[in-house]
Amino acid sequence: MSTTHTRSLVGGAASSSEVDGLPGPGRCLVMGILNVTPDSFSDGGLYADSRRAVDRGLELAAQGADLVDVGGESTRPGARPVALEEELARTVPVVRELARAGVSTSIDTMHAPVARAAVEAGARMVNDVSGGLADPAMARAVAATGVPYVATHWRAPSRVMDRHADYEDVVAEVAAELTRRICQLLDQGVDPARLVFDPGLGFAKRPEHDWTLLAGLGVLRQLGFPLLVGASRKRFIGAALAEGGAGEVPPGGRDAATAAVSALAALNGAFCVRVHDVRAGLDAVCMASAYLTHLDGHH
Ligand code: PMM
Repeated sequence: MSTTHTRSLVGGAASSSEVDGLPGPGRCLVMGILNVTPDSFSDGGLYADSRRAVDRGLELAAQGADLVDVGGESTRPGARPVALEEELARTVPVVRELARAGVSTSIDTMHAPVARAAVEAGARMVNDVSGGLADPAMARAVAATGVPYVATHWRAPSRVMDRHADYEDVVAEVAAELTRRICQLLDQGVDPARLVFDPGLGFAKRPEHDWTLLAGLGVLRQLGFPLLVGASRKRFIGAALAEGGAGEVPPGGRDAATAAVSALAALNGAFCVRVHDVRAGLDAVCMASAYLTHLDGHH
């Protein structure tokens, strides 16, 4: 292990820094994924979808999610955008109901009008996988709301992102591109104390890029912003399982491996992990936290 990585591992516990406006349990946060998209909720009308989505959000919160991330547009490779009205109709009622029930939510959107409406409905954070690149109005909208903002490394829309997965030094390039992005966000009034940084695993990345970024979290942390890691069920996990001899494991069978990756992320100083399986994710970050407490005792 390199000196940099050793240092970041040792510094991990202290890095679970707090972000103004978010829960601060003193460990890596767990964000539960709630995708209100037709592929996740295939039958019934919009109302039935909303009801089921709210129930699922309540369940994620009961399992220990610090935040429930509500998204109405799929960002999978090759996915096509949905109409703004549709995205609003899918997400805002769900955010409102969850907020009423006392659940902390974030809104997973690339669109300023959705971010604004969701915050009005009670969302406590805006999670934008495009880091403000998909909608030039996003930075100002976020600055006006004053809620925390997750800026993710992004190069192109999901439909074409796989064509942009070329890197010579993925950690250095992601760090440089995100730093440029963050400077622009700050220029537009986004509060640096409410900014969270995300390397964007799977977004214009091949599996080897995702692994290199995960191993380089310590380097990314040196940029000085809390890090969110969204590894759950992604292709690079399936690829590693296949290489390890587990064969082709479909996304639904990757939760145990995701929990292992969440523990690695938390050990390396992640501020938050975004996961489908909240119970396993919470166990993983708690184990990392206990480990780090004892590791600190040896330095
Ligand atoms: N990944 C997805 C969606 N939203 N948000 C953040 N901040 N980071 C991510 O890595 C991320 C995200 C795509 O995964 P899904 O389709 O399983 O939700």
